[in-house]
Amino acid sequence: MRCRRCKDKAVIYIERHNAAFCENCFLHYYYNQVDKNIKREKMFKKGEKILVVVSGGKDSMALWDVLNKNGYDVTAMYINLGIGDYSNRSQEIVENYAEERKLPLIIKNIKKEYGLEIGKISKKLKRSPCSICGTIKRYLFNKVALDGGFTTVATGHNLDDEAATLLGNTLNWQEGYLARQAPVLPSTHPKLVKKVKPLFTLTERENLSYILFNGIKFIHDECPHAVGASSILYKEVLNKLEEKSPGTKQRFLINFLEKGRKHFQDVREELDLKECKICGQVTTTEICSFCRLVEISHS
Ligand code: Q46
Ligand code: ZN
Repeated sequence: MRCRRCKDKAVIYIERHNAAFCENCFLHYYYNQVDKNIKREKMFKKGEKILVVVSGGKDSMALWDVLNKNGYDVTAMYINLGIGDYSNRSQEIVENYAEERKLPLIIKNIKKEYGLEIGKISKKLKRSPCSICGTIKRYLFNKVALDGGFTTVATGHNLDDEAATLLGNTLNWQEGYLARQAPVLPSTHPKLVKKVKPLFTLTERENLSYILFNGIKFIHDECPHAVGASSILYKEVLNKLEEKSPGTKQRFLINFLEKGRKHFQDVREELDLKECKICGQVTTTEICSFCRLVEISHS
């Protein structure tokens, strides 16, 4: 098979675009896709301070790399969640990447800085580790961005993630979540920072290829808590559909964003936002859910 752009020998075929590329032209396609997403969705501009959240996995490492190469002002943030060997190894990968390229990196450690242990809290509250983890991550994304003067938080969510989330929200008719699912979550309060997903049209496979072609190291394992998550089942189902009908995932997501999402706008609740009495971050209750976790873990 020949490369669509330069007619050299192709190394990757992207079925949903019916396009094959050699390594160089794939990278050209990838840079363009990300830049197009950033501009079309008005995510951010050159010169703005962007906080990119990295886990050491292929998607966030690809995002960090491509934003730097495309000339954006990017600082990375890694959160050590205290998930055993998985956290230690992923931190090392992220630190090495930053060090080798002399890039700015912020490291947060939830146990050392806040005394938080996901496993312990999860048992105490009988809540899944992922729901505790989600609360902690959402809080720190916003807090670190706000304190550091960043205009935007960027995450490495890809097309597979977004289509699986959409499938889950649709199967359960989660109207509120459907109203909010978008590649850009604008700020709704002066203390809430905008969140964006520049890789929302690129698949896991494309991010992996980008990482491999660039020789970037990443953590291959999934977080041990991800085992059995319903999002994995949704991804498997969507992969089966994609096999039979290439382009299904992209059509499902993009058509929802263009045609479906607007029908859920009425269900957006007007939240009564206030500032947490302990930390001052935005919340709907007197004390934010993060500060409550800190209190519980010390009780
Ligand atoms: S890190 Fe956290 Fe994920 Fe691990 S505990 Fe669950 S939410 S699976 S993206
Ligand atoms: Zn608080």
